[in-house]
Amino acid sequence: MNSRVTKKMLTPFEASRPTGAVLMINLFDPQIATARLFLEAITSHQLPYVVIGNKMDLVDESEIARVEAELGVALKPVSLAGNDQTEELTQLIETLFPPNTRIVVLGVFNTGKTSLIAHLTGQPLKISNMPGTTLSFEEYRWDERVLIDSVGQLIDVSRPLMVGYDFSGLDTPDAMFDHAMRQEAEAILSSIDSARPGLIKAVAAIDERLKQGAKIVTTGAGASGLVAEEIAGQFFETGMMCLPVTNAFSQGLPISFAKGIAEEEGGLARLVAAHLTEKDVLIAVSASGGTGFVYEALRLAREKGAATVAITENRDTPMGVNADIVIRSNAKPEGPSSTRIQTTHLAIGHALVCILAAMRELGGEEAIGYMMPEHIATKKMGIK
Ligand SMILES: Nc1nc2c(ncn2[C@@H]2O[C@H](COP(=O)(O)OP(=O)(O)OP(=O)(O)O)[C@@H](O)[C@H]2O)c(=O)[nH]1
Ligand SMILES: [Mg+2]
Repeated sequence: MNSRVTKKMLTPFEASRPTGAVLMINLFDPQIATARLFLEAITSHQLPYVVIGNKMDLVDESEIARVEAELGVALKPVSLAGNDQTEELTQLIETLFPPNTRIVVLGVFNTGKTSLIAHLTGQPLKISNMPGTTLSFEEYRWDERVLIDSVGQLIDVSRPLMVGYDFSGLDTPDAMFDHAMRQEAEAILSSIDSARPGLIKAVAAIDERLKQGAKIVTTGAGASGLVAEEIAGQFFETGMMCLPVTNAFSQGLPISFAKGIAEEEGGLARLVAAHLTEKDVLIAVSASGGTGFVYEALRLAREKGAATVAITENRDTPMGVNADIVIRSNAKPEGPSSTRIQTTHLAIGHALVCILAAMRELGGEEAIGYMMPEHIATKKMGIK
């Protein structure tokens, strides 16, 4: 395990030569599995460390205890934005790390790593709820110590492939295949508890609106766009009308998939929202929670009074802010190519559609009707 973690963290983490570590946890969206990997990297390097539970303003005390129990370490609860417990925190860090310590600040994105460094140094740094605000390791002097800001995602640029699975130590396609399939399945299993509350709310809200004649629109970008299209297809097959509007532009699909083409185009958000009225439902999919036109479409749809549902891995993001209901997957940790997250979002979409169909008591005969070809006589070729 240690060698795997070391490898994942190797390039940026070891290159920054830390002699102490702060691990930030977002109490509102703790992402324990990824936090554990950061913690392992810290302990395998035998660094002195402190774990901070930030955003205590957003949770109650029982949640703090729950996160501590799940992670298996004590944490210092603070609110950096609310300036709560921050003086105690500064003292704790000063006591734990002697002068000349190089303190790396680790954690998932949006945990408040940069907020901590800005607080300690007084420097005006770039802070936002967009996942991935900080995209490189940066050093800041803080009196006699050095603070190192980091990237909130486990990226190993020394790996031959920057894809979802870590095949370290697996030499044969057989072993790799077994590992890949298990990884996908585990992602779904570990999302049952995190997704259930949002899914149940979404089922109730969509069922109620469907009874009033609502239509459903799905949206997403790239791989999440494909998930949105699949969900729409399943809705159609079970007799519910659903329109997918994504950034998958025909021949440009592989590019929009890999490079996020048009994600910044606000016109796309307006196009999605144009299909919706106050009677309707928008289901938006984004692995990161920060896809531009997707979270903007949620905002516009909500402004119109439509019901808005977000399916995402990260709820403390613009997607989470702009949706009435958040269905949160828990499919990480993994690299930037998020196969496990897409698999899980598909499973969530399938569950949502099938539960809604069951609630309508969709019978076999009716269901077959939706799947059978519906022939319409057409003209002969060449007739103009
Ligand atoms: N409610 C609340 N929000 C906070 C708190 N601390 C930070 N935030 C907000 O959380 C968001 C993320 O803060 P950042 O400091 O940019 O987080 P980061 O870990 O550096 O994120 P990346 O650079 O994306 O990895 C920002 O919108 C902050 O304003 C807090 O104590 N409470
Ligand atoms: Mg940052």
